[in-house]
This record gives sequence, C-alpha cells and structure tokens, in this order.
Amino acid sequence: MVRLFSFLLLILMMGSVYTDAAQSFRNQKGGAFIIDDFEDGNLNVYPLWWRFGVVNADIDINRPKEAPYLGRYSLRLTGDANEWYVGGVGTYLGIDADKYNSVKFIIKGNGEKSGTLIFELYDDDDNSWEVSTHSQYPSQVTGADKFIYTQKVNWEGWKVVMIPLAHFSDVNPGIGDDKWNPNIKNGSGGLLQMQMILMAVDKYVDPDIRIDSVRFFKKPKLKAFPQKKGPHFTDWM
Ligand SMILES: [Ca+2]
Ligand SMILES: [Ca+2]
Ligand SMILES: [Ca+2]
Repeated sequence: MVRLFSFLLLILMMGSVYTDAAQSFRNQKGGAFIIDDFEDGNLNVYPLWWRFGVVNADIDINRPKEAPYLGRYSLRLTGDANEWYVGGVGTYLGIDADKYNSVKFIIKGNGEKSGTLIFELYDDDDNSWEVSTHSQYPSQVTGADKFIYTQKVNWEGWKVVMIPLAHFSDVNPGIGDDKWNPNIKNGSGGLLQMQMILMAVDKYVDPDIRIDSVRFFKKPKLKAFPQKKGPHFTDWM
C-alpha cells in the first residue's frame, strides 16, 4: 500500500513538472521573462531549482547599498576549489523563448578568481517536453539541443551581464537539430530548461559567486540568432 501510494505520488509530482510553465513563474511584466529574481527567498518554489554535484546553493541577503538595482535576496553558489567542476542548479522552463534574443544576469564576483559560470539552455527537438538522458551515455541528452555560454567571473562587486543568445553554442552536434528554435510550435516544448554550473579557476581559491535577477528579454536592434555551422565544441561534460 505504501509502495502504491509512493508510486502515485511520484506520478503526481512528475505530472506537475509538465504543467503550464506560467504556474511556476511569477511577476512577469511585459516584454521580459523573469526566470527568477529570488525575492521570495525560496529556491524550491517559483521556480524550483534542482541542485547537482557538490555545489552549495543558498539564498543570501543583499546589501542595497552595494548597487541601486538590487532587491532583497540573491542566489549564492559556492564550492570547494578541489572539486574544480563543482556542480550547479537548474530549473525547468517549457516556454516559448523565440521572441527573446538576450539573457540578463546580475552577478557578484569576489575578485579575480571568483570562478566560472557555465549557462546551459536546452531546446526541445523531439516534442517530448523533457530532457531525456541517453541510455548508454548518461552525460548526453537525446532529442534536445544543448547550448552553452561560459562566463568567467573575475571582478569584485555587482555587475549587470547581458548575453546575446547568439553567443551560445550548440555543444551536442548531431543531437537535436543543432538549431536554436526554442518555440512551442508543432508540439515542441520550446526552451526546456536552464542550468547554471559553477567551476573553480584556481585550486586554492574556493569559487564564490552570487547571482540575481535572471531574465530573458528582447534587446532592440540585435541581430537574430545566426544559424551558422560550427565551430562546434565537444561535449566535454
Ligand atoms: Ca523562488
Ligand atoms: Ca545539437
Ligand atoms: Ca533545436
């Protein structure tokens, strides 16, 4: 009976993951899509951020004096320098992101060796609405493109970082259709998920980065995503 109950609960939970993305995100204002501003001080709802690896992901209190655009809370990612690849956090999106051409973060560095962030975006290409892992190679996904952008954080204090989506690279050539097409046309799940990974840059300096206000937006007069071929990076993670 307990087993059956657990099974039903699991089905319910899985079902809830695929419900309307609008239910998982709040405070949407015209034009932009706010993934998180961390203002509810909770990483488990609006939206749920899962954690992987050995990263420490915590909500931290901002000091408003540090920058005028700061709210009350932000996300702090820290880890042990010995791990080099520390791990990260991710959230399920399932949104049509075709109308955006940029992603914006507010990032606080802790000096020259704060760490490196890898931003990953997964775009559904098999209408499965989920990121499925390869049966033989668990580090690989199937049916979705994985686009990444690497951001070295080597500054002290807060900085607004705007990245054109055209600067992301497809790192799984041959998987998905190798094109940035995160729309929900013809049954596609669009932009399925975002992950943010923390890496150390120095064996003796623990990486420590804070992130606030993650959002997609459309920057006027920015060129559309070029569907150029290569150079491709190998999927080294
Ligand atoms: Ca939240
Ligand atoms: Ca691909
Ligand atoms: Ca694609």
